[in-house]
Amino acid sequence: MKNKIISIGHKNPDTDSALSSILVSRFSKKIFGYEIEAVMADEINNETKFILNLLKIKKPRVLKKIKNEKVVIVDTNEPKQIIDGLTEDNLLAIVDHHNLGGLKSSKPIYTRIEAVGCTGSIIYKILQEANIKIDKASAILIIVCILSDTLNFNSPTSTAEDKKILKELNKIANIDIKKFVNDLFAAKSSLQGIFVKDIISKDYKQFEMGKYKVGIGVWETTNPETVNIQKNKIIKALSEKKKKEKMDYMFFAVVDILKNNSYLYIIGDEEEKLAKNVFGVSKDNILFAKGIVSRKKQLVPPLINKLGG
Ligand SMILES: [Mn+2]
Repeated sequence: MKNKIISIGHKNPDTDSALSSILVSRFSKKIFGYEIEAVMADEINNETKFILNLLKIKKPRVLKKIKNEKVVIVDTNEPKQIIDGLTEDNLLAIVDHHNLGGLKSSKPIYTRIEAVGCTGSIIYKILQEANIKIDKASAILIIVCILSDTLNFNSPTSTAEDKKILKELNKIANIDIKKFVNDLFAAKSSLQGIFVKDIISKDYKQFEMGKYKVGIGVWETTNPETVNIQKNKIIKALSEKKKKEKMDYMFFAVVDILKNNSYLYIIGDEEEKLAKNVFGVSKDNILFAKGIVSRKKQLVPPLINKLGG
């Protein structure tokens, strides 16, 4: 029997990651010529839950480790963020919008990496190029990838192309974007069923920077105060996580997605020393980072500059 083929995003899936793997699965026969099952590397977040409920799409199963499945990776190509057990032999394809993270393959594979605002936009382009008709639910899924990942075009990661794609897709979806964004961001900010351990790990990524291991968690919200009032507990949890995962540096940012600023948590002396050189001075363990909303474009590059790539 042939190996099962799955599409999967990064660990701690955000909405673009989760929906992109679902989109690959929905169009797999037409794009790749075979069936692909969407699976999640971890539990989905409240924003993703909201949209799957709205569209009555079944929640994909969680898969923590690859056995012998063939894999289409979406929304990452960073070895540290990819499902455990993946070998060069299992890797079939990558569709992503991040920097090259050092993944290798033993044979030529399909790769599509572009500097656009979200992986959903790349999937749209693949569908367009292949003349594949996009149904209403899929149009909404891609629109959500765009709005969620670009923070409604407020993130420096968003491009003119994402804007154009959203406009095209809304001819199919026909939704009131302004109202829709409010609902989506309310779901993104919802702390329902979310404990401190989830706040710091739901959108958490590990990076290798030079000889250092750096963990960076993000919580995007319309109401930073709901998270910041739990500062002491969060700092304690971050310190424990840093120790457990043997990280050299551990950062966490609460991103205000309405005012477009961040509260960067500085948990210890190492972080303080590094952050002072890169982002500025902190007060009471928090560094107010004006205008910073993107881990990918505004947190990671200056850290790599300092620590090495
Ligand atoms: Mn993404």
